[in-house]
Amino acid sequence: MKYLLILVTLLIVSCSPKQQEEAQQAQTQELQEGTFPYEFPNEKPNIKTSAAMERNYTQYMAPRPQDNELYSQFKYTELKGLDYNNHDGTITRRDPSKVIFENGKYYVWYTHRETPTPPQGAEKCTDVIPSSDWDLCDIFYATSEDGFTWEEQGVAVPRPEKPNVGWRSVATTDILKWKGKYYLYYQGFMEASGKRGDDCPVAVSYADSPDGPWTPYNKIVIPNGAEGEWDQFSIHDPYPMVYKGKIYLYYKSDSNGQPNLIRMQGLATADNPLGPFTKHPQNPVISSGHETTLFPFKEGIAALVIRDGNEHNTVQYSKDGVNFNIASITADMPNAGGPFIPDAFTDTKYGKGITWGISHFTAVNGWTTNHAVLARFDCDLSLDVNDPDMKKTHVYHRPEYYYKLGLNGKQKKRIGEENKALKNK
Ligand code: AAL
Repeated sequence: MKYLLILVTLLIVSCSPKQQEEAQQAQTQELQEGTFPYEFPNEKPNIKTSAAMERNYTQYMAPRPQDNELYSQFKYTELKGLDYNNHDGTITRRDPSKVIFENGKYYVWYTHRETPTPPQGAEKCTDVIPSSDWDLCDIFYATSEDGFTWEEQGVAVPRPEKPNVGWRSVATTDILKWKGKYYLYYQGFMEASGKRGDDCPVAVSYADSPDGPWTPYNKIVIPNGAEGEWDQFSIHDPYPMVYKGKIYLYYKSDSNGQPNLIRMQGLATADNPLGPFTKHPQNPVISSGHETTLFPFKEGIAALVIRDGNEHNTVQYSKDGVNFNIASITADMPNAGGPFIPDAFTDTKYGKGITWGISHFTAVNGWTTNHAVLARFDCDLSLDVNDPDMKKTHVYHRPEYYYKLGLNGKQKKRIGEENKALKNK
C-alpha cells in the first residue's frame, strides 16, 4: 500500500495536467476506502478521515497524549525554607526566573516585596505602601541543593535611585548566561503599577557570577512599541534563551486596554545581551498566554501557553522559534513557570525539554492579605524522561474544589431573575 502511494505520487508529479487530475482522483479513491480500525493506528491510516481525526494525526506530536512528548500533567510541591510573615500579605515572592544549576546548586531569582502593608491599590499607594503585589519590589535570589528546600540569599538587584529605569519597582526577572557572564532582565517600573495600566519597559543588570555583584545597565534594553503598536505600553515577563547563535528573548504585552485587555507574546533577538534587540516583524508570535515559559525542544522552541486567549492551556511548538502551533492541550499549568532547562543557553541543535521548575501561586490567603508564594512544579515534557503517571489525562478533584469556584453573586442574581421571569410568564 505504501509503495503504491509513492508510485501514484511520483506519477502525479511527472504527468500532464489531465493525467495529473486523473491520478489525483485515483489517489483520493484510494484514500476513501475502509473504515477507521479498532486497533488504534500510530500513523494516519490511508482512509478519508474527519477533520478531527486528520488533526489528531497532523497537529499533535503523537495521536495519543500518552505518546506525545509535549503533553504532561503538572504536579505541585510546597517549598521549604521560605518565610512569609504568617501569610499576612507583607511579604511576597513571585514571578520566578528560570532555574539554573551552577557551583553545585540550583539558583532562582524572583520578585520580592517586604512592605508595611499588603497592596492597597493605585489610589491608596504611597512611597512605602504598594499599589499591587509587584509594586515597591526588589529582585532577590535563593539557592537549593535539591529543588525542594531553598535558602534565600538576599537581594540581587535592588530598585535603583530615581530617575533610573525601575526606580519604583523591579520585578518579574529572568536569567541569561552568555559567554561566561550572567544577565538578569526585568520589568522596570517608573510609576506605581495600576496608576496607568501595568506599564513598563525592560531593564538589565549583569554579573560575573550568579552570586553577583550585579551591575545595573541603567538603560531601557527592550523598549515599548511605538504609539499604536500592540506593545506600546508594557513589555512584561522578559524570557531570554540562546537559539540559532543569538539571544532569543520572548516577552508578553498587554494590548487593547481595559476592560478588554488582550495578552500576547512577542520575540526580540540580539547578538549582544545589552542590545540592540530587534523585535520580530511577525510579532506577536503567540496569540495567547499570560507569562512566558519556553524551552528549546528538538530543533525548535516549545512554549507553555497559560490562562489568557483562545489557546490558553496549550503547549505549543515552533520549528523556527516564530511560527507556533498547538502541540497538546492540558490543565493546571504553572501560573508563572520558571523551568530548569539544562540546555537553555548551550545553543543546542536538539532541545531535550523540561521536567520541573519553580512557579507561583497568587492571593494565597485571599485578597485582603494579597501576596504570592513560590512553589515547585513537576512534569514530563522531556525527551530523556518517560513518566507515564505524568501523561494521564484525568485530574481528579473533590466536589469541594468545584463548589469553591462556584457562581458569584452577580450570576446567582441573574439566575434568580431568570427563574422569576419564567414563573411570571
Ligand atoms: C504577572 C506578570 C507581570 C505583570 C505582573 C507582574 O503575572 O505578567 O509581572 O506585570 O503580573
